[in-house]
Amino acid sequence: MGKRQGLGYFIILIAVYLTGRYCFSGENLVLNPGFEEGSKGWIQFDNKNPVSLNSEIVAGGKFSAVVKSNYDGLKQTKESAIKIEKGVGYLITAKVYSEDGRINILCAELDTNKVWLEQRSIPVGSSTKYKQWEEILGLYIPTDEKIGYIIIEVVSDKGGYVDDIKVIKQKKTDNMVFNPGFEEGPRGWVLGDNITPPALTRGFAHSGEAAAHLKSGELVKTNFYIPVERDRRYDVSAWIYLQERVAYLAVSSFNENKQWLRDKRVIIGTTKETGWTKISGEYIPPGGTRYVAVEVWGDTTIVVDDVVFSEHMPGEADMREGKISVFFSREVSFL
Ligand SMILES: [Ca+2]
Repeated sequence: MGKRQGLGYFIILIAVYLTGRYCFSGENLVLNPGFEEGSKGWIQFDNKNPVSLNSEIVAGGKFSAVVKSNYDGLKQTKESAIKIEKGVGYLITAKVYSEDGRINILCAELDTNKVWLEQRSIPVGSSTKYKQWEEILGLYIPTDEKIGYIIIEVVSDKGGYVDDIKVIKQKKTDNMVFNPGFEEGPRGWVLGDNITPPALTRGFAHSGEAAAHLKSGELVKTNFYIPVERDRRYDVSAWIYLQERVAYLAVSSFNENKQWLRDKRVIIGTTKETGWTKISGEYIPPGGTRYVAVEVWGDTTIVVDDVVFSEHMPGEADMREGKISVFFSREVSFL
């Protein structure tokens, strides 16, 4: 009995230790994220002037930073650049406010010596509302061996304010889909109109507690674009609960400016099985594709869970056949 109790305590201790580690990995990597320490860690885009602060329109604390108009915004100094680990995603969030303009959050990539890489500033997200605080969310996944650091940039056409900027390292995983099982609510997912979050189920899921619940014809897709590289292969899959008719899994293409490439959508697979089934297949990015979004829809009510997009690892079947088997996806230009 005593031994069992000891084992129980041991398991609890391990659980506490792991929870602690998990929380630690969720720390904000941005220095002076809410501008409560003045302009420390931030500089105006001209590389000369310190950031101007505002104390009237704030999202939290005493100060926010002024985002000047004409794209003369602000950015992190090289001293406060964020060190990047390969194979890990970073969730970037910022609260922004503008009277009549658009605020853009970008992520500039630097090499291991903190030198800016070939003019590379990756768009994270833009504001869509006026005269109210709005949270911008984006997922950054480093794809290049050369990247050592990133700095956050905030620019605007007509100006505004920014506050509470966060860069949070995600858990290391091969899956490039953020919140793949909907356990963090609808975060990272959007319906076909690019605005509405999907409805969720609670307690009816393939794994965990939550899943996305779609009506007939409703499409759900990853809101954070996933960077892909030419000539690489990717595995795509999703679990779908279906009662009748058919559901689809597809991957949409975007160019380097994150513009949709209408005729490059690839259908990965379909299912007509009732109950929980997994649709899976391989994806090779069509020419010109730099980012992708994973999409699921059905012509009936469906439940979607555990969506995966990961780099292809040669499996047992590949070895047995002495070749790499390729799933030739069908390109379609409709929907
Ligand atoms: Ca789930």
